[in-house]
Amino acid sequence: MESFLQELSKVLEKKYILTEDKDKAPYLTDWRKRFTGKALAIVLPRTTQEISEIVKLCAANEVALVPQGGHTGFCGGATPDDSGKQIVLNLKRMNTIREIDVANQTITVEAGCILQTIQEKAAEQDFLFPLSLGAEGSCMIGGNLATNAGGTNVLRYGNTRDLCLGLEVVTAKGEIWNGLKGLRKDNTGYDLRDLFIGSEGTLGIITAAVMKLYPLPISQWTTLVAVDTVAATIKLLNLFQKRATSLLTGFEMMTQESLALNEKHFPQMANPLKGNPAYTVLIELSDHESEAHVRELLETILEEAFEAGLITDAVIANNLSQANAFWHMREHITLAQAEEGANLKHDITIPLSSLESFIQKTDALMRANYPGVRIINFGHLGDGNLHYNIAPPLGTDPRAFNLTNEKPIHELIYAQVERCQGSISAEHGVGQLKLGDLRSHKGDVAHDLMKTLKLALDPQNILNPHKVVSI
Ligand code: FAD
Ligand code: 2HG
Ligand code: ZN
Repeated sequence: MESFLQELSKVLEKKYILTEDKDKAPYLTDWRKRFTGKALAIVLPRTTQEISEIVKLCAANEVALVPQGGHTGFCGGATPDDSGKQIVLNLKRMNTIREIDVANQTITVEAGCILQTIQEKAAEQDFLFPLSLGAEGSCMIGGNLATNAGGTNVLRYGNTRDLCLGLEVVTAKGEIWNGLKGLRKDNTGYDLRDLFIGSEGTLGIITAAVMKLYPLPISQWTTLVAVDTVAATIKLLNLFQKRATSLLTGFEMMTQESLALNEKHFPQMANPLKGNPAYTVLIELSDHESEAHVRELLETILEEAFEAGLITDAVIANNLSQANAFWHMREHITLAQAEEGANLKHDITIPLSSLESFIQKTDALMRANYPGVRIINFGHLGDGNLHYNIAPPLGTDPRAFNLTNEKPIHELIYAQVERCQGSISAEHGVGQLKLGDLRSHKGDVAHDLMKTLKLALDPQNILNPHKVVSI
């Protein structure tokens, strides 16, 4: 390995090859502190050419590499294993915005650009880059593409995949594939771009991307409403979809228990709706017409919802800071859970028509089998995406509880997901967390097709091995 590191130092300056334990440590534990690995070195390349040479060197020496962006992923995809033989290839130095093409409404960015920086650069030119998630201040676009991240604007603008027109990728052989075309139509055979998106670093290293931009909305209204049941929440969503159509840009659901946890750790984030509603729904409408037009539409729909008995209370944000406070309350649930201690995450999608049945049955089974357990249930309801997270009963040590119960709880919840024909990963990916669950979830045929692709693109299995698909 000494000779490998020496060869590496011919590609990268030594200061960008971290081998001391104290320097490597920040790159070896994931955001949740759920996974910790070891690494031969952390490498910090600046150019696509450097990455290509590093990968060629890894292939020649059979050294596996783990691509890493902001390391905010929830499934351990960017954390190396504990062999100490893998290298972590962190892309944070590849952070140039290469171009904003105003006529084509696209932005070309390097993989290490922080998501929030891209949003800000787009806004400077009067554009919206709609991908938005709680980790936007630290996650990177390469990581967003590699996980096909979702977030809070999917309802209107789609997942990261839907926002991407072209990619530049370094393959497992170290070749550079330049697919950086900003085309909205291109039917020239297999869609290589879509193969790499969502592949979590197992098929290639994304080095740059052409992303879509949209006109910046000029009016935005945000409201919080109180709802008694899941069935009413879905009817409310359908009402907004019918009346507001494409103006509906956010529809997020939070349970009473989720917001109680928020308030415990962040008292300043108390729910402005009084009476602890069973479900609080955050709804956002955005448009390019006047503020008054959108406000009027929102009030009309809310009136209709009151009359139909779908909502029991509502509060509309009167200014940007109030709207931001509503969104912060929603986004802080993850942080409140982290403050409370280790928890079990289930990032699932269920067809909306089966959502009520899923929640009723799963809640009942969880409460019967794990008395006192706290079900922290919230999410992007407009997409059928729930974060069905489990915190241990109060007074129980979370690590000890999870050690004993993680597997059976995952099994119980995923069995209900299968019953309802849902997915065990809506937006966070598979990584190492769900590796063992994938074959039974996808079925043998799909799993074997994935394996065939992996082996065709990375026959030496050096790109993020033991993640996503078992070889
Ligand atoms: P990392 O965690 O560094 O990597 C994730 C995966 O991508 C790994 O498998 C890694 O190997 C691979 N990878 C990274 N960069 C590259 C590259 N350039 N080429 C190839 N492979 C690469 N996710 C959502 O979808 N929706 C949310 O609403 C959401 N909210 C979040 C809120 C908080 C507070 C936090 C902490 C996380 C949240 N996440 C959410 C999860 C996470 O932010 C996303 O998965 C994000 O896309 C990961 O980006 P990253 O740069 O941190 O990637
Ligand atoms: C969100 O929607 C994120 O806020 C995080 O996807 C979900 O904490 C979670 O499980
Ligand atoms: Zn989410």
